[in-house]
Amino acid sequence: MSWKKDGVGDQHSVWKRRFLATAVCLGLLCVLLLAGIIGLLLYQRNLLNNLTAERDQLQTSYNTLTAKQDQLQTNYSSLTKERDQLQTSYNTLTAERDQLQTSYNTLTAKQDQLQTNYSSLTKERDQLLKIDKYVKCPQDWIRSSCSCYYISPDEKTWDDSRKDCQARGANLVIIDSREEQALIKAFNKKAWLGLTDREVEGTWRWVDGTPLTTSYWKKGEPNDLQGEDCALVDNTQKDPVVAWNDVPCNHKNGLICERQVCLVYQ
Ligand code: MAN
Ligand code: CA
Ligand code: CA
Repeated sequence: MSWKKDGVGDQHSVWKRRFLATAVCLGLLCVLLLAGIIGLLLYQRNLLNNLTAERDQLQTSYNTLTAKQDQLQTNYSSLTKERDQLQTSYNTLTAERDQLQTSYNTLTAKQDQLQTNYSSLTKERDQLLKIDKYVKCPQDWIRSSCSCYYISPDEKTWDDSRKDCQARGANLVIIDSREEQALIKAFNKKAWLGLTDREVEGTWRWVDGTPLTTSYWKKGEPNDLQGEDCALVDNTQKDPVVAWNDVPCNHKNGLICERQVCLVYQ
């Protein structure tokens, strides 16, 4: 029984030891578990802190991005607006440019027309000036109907007188009307006429080749008194037209030149 008792006591201490060991183990386990839980909690807390920090950062980034996006949206809108405005301006300018181009073309055409007109006017003016030169009498000449008369202050032979007149773009005076004769007579000058019978004695011809038809010889003239082949007008008679005499061609007398100025209109 004792061994039983002893056995029981042994068994009891075994159980006691086992129980202690188990308790120690459990205690250790509890400590480990607690440490694990604490570690886990700490880890979780750390994780949470990190996440919170990350979330905050993301939130900040998000806010920044949102602000940037808003800014970009605003910029985009204003750029769109500006682009639309520029497009409108561009369209307007294009239209204006087209209009200007048209105006320019029209003006160019008009300018060409004006240039042409100017050229033809210049031509006409030059022609008129030329005509004017013939229509008007030079200074110191006398105008009567379609003739200009030059009364020279010189005295020359008939030939020199004729040359003198030709040098002035004229000829010795040719009388072809009573009015003209009256005018020449009124000049009250003894001067050569463009009239000669040099070719055929007694056959008087004007310097333009026309034969003499109406004449204003003084009484007894022409008489070819000293071999007289050239005619002159003198101022010895009171009659308004009668004034001609034939005299030697180499005598020196005054001279009257005549230039026709209406020929251009005929
Ligand atoms: C002068 C000259 C002549 C003229 C006679 C007239 O001799 O003039 O030509 O015929 O006078 O008496
Ligand atoms: Ca004669
Ligand atoms: Ca005579």
